[in-house]
Order: sequence, then C-alpha cells, then structure tokens
Amino acid sequence: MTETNSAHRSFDLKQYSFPTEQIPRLSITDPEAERRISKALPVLLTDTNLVTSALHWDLEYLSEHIGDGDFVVHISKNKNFQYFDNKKSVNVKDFQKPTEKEDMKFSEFVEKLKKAKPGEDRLYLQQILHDTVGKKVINDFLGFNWHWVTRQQKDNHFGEMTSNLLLIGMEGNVTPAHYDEQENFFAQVRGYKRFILFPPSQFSSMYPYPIYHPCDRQSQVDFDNPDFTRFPKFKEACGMETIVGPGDVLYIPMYWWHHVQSIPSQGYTISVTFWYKAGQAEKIEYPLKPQQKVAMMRNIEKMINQALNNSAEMPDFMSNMTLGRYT
Ligand code: QVQ
Ligand code: ZN
Repeated sequence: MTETNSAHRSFDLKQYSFPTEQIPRLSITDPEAERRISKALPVLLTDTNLVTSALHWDLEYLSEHIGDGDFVVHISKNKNFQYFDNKKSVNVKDFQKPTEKEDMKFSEFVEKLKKAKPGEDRLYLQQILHDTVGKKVINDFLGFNWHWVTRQQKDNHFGEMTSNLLLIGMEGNVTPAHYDEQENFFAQVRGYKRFILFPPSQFSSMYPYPIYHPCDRQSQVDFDNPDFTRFPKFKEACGMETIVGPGDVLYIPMYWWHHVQSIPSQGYTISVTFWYKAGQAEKIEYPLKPQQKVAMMRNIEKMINQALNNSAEMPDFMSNMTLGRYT
C-alpha cells in the first residue's frame, strides 16, 4: 500500500489485517487541533516548532556534542522492540526477554549502528536526556518550543512533565502495540515513522498481557501473524494511522494504543518524546470514559493480584469471577 505523507514523500507500507483511517494533520492555528487535544483525540501537528532547534541533529553532530555519558541501548534479534518490566519477570515461569539492554557510550553506539548488517542484531538507543550532555545539545534542548508545549500542558490540565526520551533507531525497528499511562507529544527529528493508533475503547480487541506480566500494557497480538483463535476480537480492531516526519509532533493521548515503525528512508531515525502525568480529574462524569474504565480495570487487577499474593492463582480467580456469569 503506498501512503503519501503530506511532505509528499511516498512509502510502501504493509497492509495489516485491520482497516485504518488517517489521523488528521493540522496546523496549531487550526481550532480543530486544540479541540482534538482537549478531547484526548490523536492529532498530527505540523507547525509546533517544538523541536526546530534539534532538526540539525545527526549522528556526527551528536557524537561531537552529546558528551561521554552512558546511553541505554536496546538490542533485538528481530525487528521488534517490545518493552518489558524485568521486575515482574519473577511472576512468569520461563519468561523470555524480548530484547537485551546495554549501557554504552554514544560513540560506541554509532560505531555499532554503522557496522550493523541485515539479519544481525538490531539496535535502539532510548535514553532520557540527562544533564551530562554537552553545552550545544543543552542549548538545542533549551531551544525547544517550551512556551507552546507548556501552554498545552496547562490548557489541557496535564500533570507534571516526567521525561524527554531521546530515541535513535535503525530503519525497520518496530515498537509493538502498547499503551502508556501518560500523555505524550511525540516529536520527530529525523527520518520517518509510521504510527498506528487504537482508542482505549478497543481494549477488548487488543488483549494486553496480565497486569503482573513483565509485558503489562503491551498487546499479546502479533500484528504480523495474528492468532484469531486466541484473540478473536482482534478481527474488530480498527486503527488510525499517520506518518511522522522531521518537525512533526504527534499527540498520543494517554491509554491510546500505538504501534510504531521506523520507515526505511535515511538510515536511522531520531525522535524526542514529551511525556506528562495525568491531570487530576475535576469531577467524575457518567458514563465513564473508556480510559477511566481501563484505569479501573488495572486498579482492580492489581488489588486482586496483591490480595491473592500469588499471580499463579489469578487466571482461576478471574475466570471464576466472570466465565458463565458475565460471559
Ligand atoms: C518508537 C512512546 C515510541 C518509540 C519507542 C517508545 C516510544 C513510545 O519506536 O518510536 O513514545 O510512547 O512508545
Ligand atoms: Zn508508548
């Protein structure tokens, strides 16, 4: 399927088992853009200037100026970089880590990236920007459009900003579908990424791992080869997609599922995320929103898991509570 990005580049994109519609691409001057953010709906913003001060970043510049701090680099035997919380791996017998993690200097990462060959290990640098970076990178960081993003944070009653993650990945890298419990302005600096999003209301089609599993919040469904016997409702999934390019900012509302792929174009991709905690809900309105129901399900699952004090008893407990009674 050939998709033409508004930057008039066309990419040959894989057609998955589900239909998708386009995420609106809007200027921040369009009232519809603010409306969508206020309604926690995804929107691709083309002119925020959020990371204009970083659009000149490339591996050479960053090698020169990012300093000699350590950087977390994820390593995968395949194209998937599924996030996992290793602290929960005690709850799952024979848990297989989807990726390995290594700390390395930026220069070492660049060297490995340049020497990488198809079929070999894939790399994904994912590091919170810390103050060990060099002065020039700090200046670029200070040059982000903090006025705009801070106004969005206030106007939409987001909580505090938690982190900016620097992401440098190889073309073809995939972050499988998952949701986060934070609001996210995802800023693309270099290269192109295809985002496919699903609303929190499609929780039942996405089959996340159990809450005690290391891959909590991640979908169990393999998009490349969906098992419709185990996950029949995945047939009902219907996504929204867009391609982010340099300078684009995608608003990913909290609890929205997202599947991300770095598209082959310029060798590697650079992105920066702006994550915000949830704000305090003024007052509860009924009917509850889908994201509120996801938060409730998570809290109840956590409480049951804690009360049982043995994750192995969760499947029986949860099915006894629902099978034949609520199904
Ligand atoms: C990617 C988020 C997406 C990133 C890996 C983690 C990021 C994410 O592949 O571009 O920003 O919420 O999931
Ligand atoms: Zn995410």
